[in-house]
Formats: sequence, C-alpha cells, structure tokens
Amino acid sequence: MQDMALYAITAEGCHPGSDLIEVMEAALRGGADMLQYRDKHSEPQQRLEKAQALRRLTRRYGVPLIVNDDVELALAAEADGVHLGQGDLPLAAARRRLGRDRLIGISTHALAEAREAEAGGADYIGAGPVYPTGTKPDAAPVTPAYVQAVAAEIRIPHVAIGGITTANVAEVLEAGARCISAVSAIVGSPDAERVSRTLAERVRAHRGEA
Ligand code: TZP
Ligand code: MG
Repeated sequence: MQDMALYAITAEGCHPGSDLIEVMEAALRGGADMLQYRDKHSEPQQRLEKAQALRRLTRRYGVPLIVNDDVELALAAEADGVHLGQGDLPLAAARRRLGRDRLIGISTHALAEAREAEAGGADYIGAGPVYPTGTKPDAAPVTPAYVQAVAAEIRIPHVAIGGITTANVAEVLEAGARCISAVSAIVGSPDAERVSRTLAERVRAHRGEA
C-alpha cells in the first residue's frame, strides 16, 4: 500500500451546514491521501449509497477507500479494503473473504495486538486512541508512548489516531508516527480543507518530504 500521511475518517455528524461528501472532498483537496467510511448508525441501504458516493469521490482523487467494520459492504462498494477493530470479524476470516488484493487495517491498543496483526498479515494498523476523544469516549488513551513503541517495533504501516488536532500533531510525530488519522478535527471544522492541509503538511514536513 502507499505510504499515506493523512487518513481522513467520516463521522455521522459533520459541521453544521456541510454534508459528508462535501467535507470529505474538502479533506481530499487539503491533502488527505486515504479515506475511511465509518458509520455506526445508518441503515444498510443508506450505508451502501454513502459508500458508493465516497467510492466515486475517492476514484476522482485517486485515493484508497476503506470501509469500517463491514467486509461485505467493502466488497459491494468496490472499496480498496476494510478496517477492523479487535471485536470485529477476525483478520484471517476477512483475508479469506477479501483476498490479497484488498487492504485490511486493524485497530490496536497494545503491542500484543499490533504484533498479532502484523504476524496475521494486516496491511496496516491503527494505534490509538492516542488522546481522549469524544469520538470514542469509552476507550482509554494509549498516549504517545504507544505510538513510540509501535514505531520502534512494528514494520507494517501504522496510523496514529484519536484526539489528534493541529495543536498536538507535533507531539504525535515526535513519538514516531508516520501517518495520522482524524475524525472530529476534520469533520467538526468549518474549514475541513484548511485543517487537512495543515495536518498533511505537518506530517510530510516531519518526514522530510515537504
Ligand atoms: N479509533 C481509535 S480512536 C478513534 C477511532 C475510530 C476515534 C478518532 O476520532 P477523533 O475525532 O479524531 O478523535
Ligand atoms: Mg469496528
């Protein structure tokens, strides 16, 4: 998979007045280079339609689309892959269903989970929530120390996630993150393009690419 810098993730509620596709297009204009459709509440038909709309959008920008939780929806929408949490379909079962050509990302909160995902053939892992976040209020923050441990040991790509904003992204990058992900910093902003540009530029500058 490509070496992504900013992984934008959808949320059901966007900044008042903007809709999902508009906000995600703003994120792509700002430099998001991977996008995830994450939607825990919509009905199946709505989910399919939104995933298909995001598929059309991401194709225009040449950016991979990942579907959260739902392997069958990922296939139906011709997404590039799926993102699974620890309680979702096991990695091996998802791989059997999706084959080698699609990406599988796994959420991790501890090194044992990260090692298991890597050994099991995941394409990338999420590492988080790094900070407390209203998007996942019940999850205990792993702190930048976990990002540091992942960066030191895990060889597949990792994405730091959870409570990351333009104010704290520097600390996450210092800890060793090569890619960051954000939900509320992007979808909750009145200017998703500007926030995305700032985040993507900080990541690329830290990697020495800007
Ligand atoms: N997985 C770990 S933290 C998180 C997910 C989906 C939520 C990230 O959302 P935000 O709003 O960027 O903190
Ligand atoms: Mg899940």
